[in-house]
Amino acid sequence: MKTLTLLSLLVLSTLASAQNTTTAPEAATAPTAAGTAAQVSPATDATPAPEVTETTEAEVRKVDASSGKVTLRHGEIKNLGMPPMTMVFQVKDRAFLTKLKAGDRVNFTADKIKGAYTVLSIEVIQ
Ligand SMILES: [Cu+2]
Repeated sequence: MKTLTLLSLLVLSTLASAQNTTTAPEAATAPTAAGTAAQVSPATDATPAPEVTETTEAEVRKVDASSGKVTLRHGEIKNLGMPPMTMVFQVKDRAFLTKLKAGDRVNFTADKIKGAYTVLSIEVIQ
């Protein structure tokens, strides 16, 4: 009788450890899934646009301080693949407009930001 009790105790402890080993892999899969999600989200974030360093020469045709726009007759804008033309630009900083007037010769950089051609920097040629 004593042997049987020992045997049943052994069976019980084996069952208990078997239950522990079956729950362990389930707990391990949860952090793995969270880790995969964390790796995916930064990859889908928009990467910042590379800095535009090449300047383009232009002539200021019109300054519209109230709407934050400037009309430029510009040369080829290589980073935008744009031929020379006269067009309206947004400006990154409206303070740019205070130093500009129609007829000024300028060097500027521009990029497409949220679908709008935007002046990133502009300097009057003295
Ligand atoms: Cu243009």
